[in-house]
Amino acid sequence: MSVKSAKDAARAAGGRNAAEPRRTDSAARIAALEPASIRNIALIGHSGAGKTLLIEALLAANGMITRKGSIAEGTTVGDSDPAAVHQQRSVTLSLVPLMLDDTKVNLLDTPGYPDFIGEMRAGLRAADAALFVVSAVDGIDATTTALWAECAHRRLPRAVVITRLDHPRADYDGALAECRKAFGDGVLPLYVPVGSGGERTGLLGLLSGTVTDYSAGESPATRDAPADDAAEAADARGELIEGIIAESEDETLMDRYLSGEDIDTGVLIQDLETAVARGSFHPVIPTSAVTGLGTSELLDMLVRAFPPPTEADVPEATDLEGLHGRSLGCDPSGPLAAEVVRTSNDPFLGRICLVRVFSGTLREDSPVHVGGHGLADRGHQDHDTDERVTHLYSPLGATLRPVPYCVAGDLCALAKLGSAETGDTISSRDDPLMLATWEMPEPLLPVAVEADSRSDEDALARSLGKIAAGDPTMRVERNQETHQLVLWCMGEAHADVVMDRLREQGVKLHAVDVVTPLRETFAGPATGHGRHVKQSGGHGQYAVCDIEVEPLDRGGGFEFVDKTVGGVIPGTFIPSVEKGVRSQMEKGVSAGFPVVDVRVRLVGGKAHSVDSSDAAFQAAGALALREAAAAGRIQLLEPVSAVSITVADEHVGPVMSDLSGRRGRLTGTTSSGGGLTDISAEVPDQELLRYAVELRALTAGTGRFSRSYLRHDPVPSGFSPT
Ligand SMILES: Nc1nc2c(ncn2[C@@H]2O[C@H](COP(=O)(O)OP(=O)(O)OP(=O)(O)O)[C@@H](O)[C@H]2O)c(=O)[nH]1
Ligand SMILES: [Mg+2]
Repeated sequence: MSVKSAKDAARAAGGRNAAEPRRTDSAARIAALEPASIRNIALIGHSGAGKTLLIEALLAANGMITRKGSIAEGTTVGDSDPAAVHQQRSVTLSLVPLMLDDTKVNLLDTPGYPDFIGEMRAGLRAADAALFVVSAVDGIDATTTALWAECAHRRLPRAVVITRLDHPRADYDGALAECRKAFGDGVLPLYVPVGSGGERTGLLGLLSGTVTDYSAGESPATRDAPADDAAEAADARGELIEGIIAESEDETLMDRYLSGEDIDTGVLIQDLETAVARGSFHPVIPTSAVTGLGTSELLDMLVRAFPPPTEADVPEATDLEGLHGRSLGCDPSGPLAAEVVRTSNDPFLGRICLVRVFSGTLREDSPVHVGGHGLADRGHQDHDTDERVTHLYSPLGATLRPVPYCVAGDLCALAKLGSAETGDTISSRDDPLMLATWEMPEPLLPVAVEADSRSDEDALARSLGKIAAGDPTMRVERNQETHQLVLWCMGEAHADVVMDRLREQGVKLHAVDVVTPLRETFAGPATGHGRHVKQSGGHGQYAVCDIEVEPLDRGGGFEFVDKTVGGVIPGTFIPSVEKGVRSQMEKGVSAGFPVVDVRVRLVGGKAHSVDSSDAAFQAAGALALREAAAAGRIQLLEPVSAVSITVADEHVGPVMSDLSGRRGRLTGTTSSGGGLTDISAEVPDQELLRYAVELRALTAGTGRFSRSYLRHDPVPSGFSPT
């Protein structure tokens, strides 16, 4: 990461030799002057839909770069993270700001791959509108449809881009029909792609009646639409006008239109923009990131139809105790309330936080309060620190451009805030506030790791702390029973990113099989004789004990009862026997797992007046338990979790039969409405190791589950759980 002037930044973006940016990007210009001139837009869509390349095309159309980077070469502005280059897809949220005349458009490129849904949610939190990017080659997946419904619930303004129109397999009409079916009737195209010989070289504006011709690249020429094209588009134009009028706040408009009046285009455009900002109308724009088709129309729409942050709700703030709710507005002179939406680690600059300012203004060299509460279960301990913001930056890919301030509604990057973690609130020291964090998904794929050597262990612990601070979708567990270090991740691609980041920081480590914390118990009563006698030379050792072991109910723990009579073992050594038994229980008696739920009765033994000792009776106690185990039958117990699964109705059958293959016991199914079913079951943990990945495969990526430990149950005979 480097800190550069705006011009250098544009030149360095993606390592290309870009020419001077077309627009002046002085420091003051890349910081928005006021909230009204900001647009915050998250690009949403399935992995490979073309979001990152579309942003690249918009940067080229806007003159920020002269040559578009490529996904294959890892040279795009959006995917500057080495892990993204390695995986050939976005793995983090990335901010790409564009200046369009006086408006600052903050494009938030989100990853579409399900493992990185946490980054996508952070992007939606920081945005005031969503641009759904749909590939004309692949159409829509069920996850995108579900995300649309979620944005609709929030009444977030939305528009749709159908991209990759240059692709030989592009099916624009098919993709448009799919969008309308999945997203609803408020989805209508503003343009029709036109061209000759199957090539789409221009867009016919249904309202303007003109064609923008992109055959010469990103600087399109505008001309009147040929009569044939206009006639062909007449139906689509009629449908669009009706759609706009139906959403218009002017109720007389429909009557006037139906009685044959020609409605002024200016009025229609005004109504359209109002309906988009309100979240009730969703224009579709056809594009190609390769030819630049539609980029000019898209930039225009982003600025004109999407609302500024002043029209969006500010998340509710409270004091540090979570009390005294305050409703804030997007006001640069209001109380400071900003939120860390992502955190990364730069080898030179240290921790870098991407911040959305909701209220107030962040300034260089200002004292702030950094606080994070409510994520302790993810390993983010509650914390409150007073810090100083030294420098503010506007990021563009890997480049940080210094800016003097960041007003309410804008986004910026902050370096060197030592304590700030993703989800934290930054507020003023005089008036510290907390914003409740957004919904963060629970990581459910366990990955056990080991440092290659002892010297890597410290480095591993240090680096993990840094990574966990920035990534609430990764949870670190040091399992007390198996002594394994387990990284809970969202999926395999996420685990790869975590491992790559650790290796980047110089930690040598490898993944190992996850060990399920089994336990051992006695299946029936057994007796054990522990004789620890060593009398060759020097001080001898002498301890003999006899025990009876019997199983207790599940959860019964451990009971030790002294039943000896006549002082066969002196009273001081009775606790020694118990200690020896306990220590053997921790080590296990059969497969190396701790022994639980037993009662041990000490029924007899022998001591020696000189050679008996605490250590000797501990050894005899441990030996007696091992002997009892050898004589009796040991039952392995495995952890079982209560699992709640939510899937689309059509996936219920396959998910249930898969559960029975996992030795799951169904405890209930209920319809949760909206075509979804909740399934609850009890499933052995051993069968859930890869469920995060496998449920996704069974449900086209839409199934969700949560789990919580229930109890340990006997492992069925003949079944080896490890
Ligand atoms: N022909 C053609 N290919 C495109 C276009 N847009 C994207 N692609 C290709 O499609 C692939 C995926 O594009 P990306 O921009 O990485 O897709 P994305 O939506 O950012 O994917 P994630 O980051 O995984 O969410 C890349 O190989 C691109 O080169 C386009 O307009 N035309
Ligand atoms: Mg991408």
